[in-house]
Amino acid sequence: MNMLVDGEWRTDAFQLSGDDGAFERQTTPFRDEVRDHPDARYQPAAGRYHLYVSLACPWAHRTLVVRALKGLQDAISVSVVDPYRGEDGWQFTPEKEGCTVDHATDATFLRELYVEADPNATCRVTVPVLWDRETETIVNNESEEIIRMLETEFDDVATQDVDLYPEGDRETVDQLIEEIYDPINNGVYRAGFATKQGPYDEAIDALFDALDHWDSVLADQRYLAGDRLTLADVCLFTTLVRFDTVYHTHFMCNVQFIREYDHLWPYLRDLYQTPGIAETVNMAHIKEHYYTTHPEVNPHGIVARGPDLDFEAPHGREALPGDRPAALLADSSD
Ligand SMILES: N[C@@H](CCC(=O)N[C@@H](CS)C(=O)NCC(=O)O)C(=O)O
Repeated sequence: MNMLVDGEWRTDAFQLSGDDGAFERQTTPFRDEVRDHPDARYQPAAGRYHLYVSLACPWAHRTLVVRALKGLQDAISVSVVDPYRGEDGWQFTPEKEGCTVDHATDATFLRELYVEADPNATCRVTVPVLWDRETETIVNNESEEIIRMLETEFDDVATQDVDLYPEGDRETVDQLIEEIYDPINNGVYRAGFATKQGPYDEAIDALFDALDHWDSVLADQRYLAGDRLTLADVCLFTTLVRFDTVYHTHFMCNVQFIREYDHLWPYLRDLYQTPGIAETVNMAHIKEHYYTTHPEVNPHGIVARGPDLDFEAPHGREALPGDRPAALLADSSD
């Protein structure tokens, strides 16, 4: 697998899974922060920051959802990479549907930005990336941290009055994000990239235990944190929306479809129908990326045809405790 080693692109440097057959996710190296404070190196400002995303990637997708819900589209620009990631890693192919040029630096490959930010970088080249146009460097490439920054530091330039990380509930939201990360968000990858039966079985057990648990919690409340939409829902959403189309089949998470769950499926549709979210979902990129990019999982790169999911079907969750944020009610059925 490919990664940067001392700033050089290497295609033989990395194994997804260790000898024990278990997938190990690497930690992300760029961890600075944008902060609304006069002493901060990176201060929020409209037009200063740029997001690099793949529309296929659930981690990058989180940043697009928060950007949309907060109304940061004019303040923070976006470049979209090709959903297919081959030998050269993520690249810009504007001729392809839904993809763009690199609007901030005119690079051809995403790795060029990593080397610009750190000429000796030794890391995988991942999306999302939050780029600072002013100092021409990467501020951060960890989705969980980027979404917190977009939520808390950009209120002066956000056009929607939406709070997905309310002061009094931050601990709860952080805890929820942590709770769903290992079994669900990363769990589908642990199942899909396992190279031995034991780690696969462990991942599947934890994944479906967690899905069953949240399905029952969501029977009585509209959102993960109770009655309000938070960053934790964003984090669960981007995994659930890919589940039946790619994780179920490609990553062998086939104990149950999300559409067979009594509460997770309407919950997923409720989130999908929240104004701003549907536009961030690109199923064509999701399918192409997963089925064609992991030859060790799907050597022939055949893209599985189904399923045909109706995310627009009425969700019926309006009566549960919890409302959509008022700013997001405009064209909803609530
Ligand atoms: N912990 C990171 C994970 C990001 C990540 O793994 N992104 C994947 C796409 S879904 C990627 O870019 N992988 C490229 C690689 O590992 O070479 C985050 O949450 O931002």
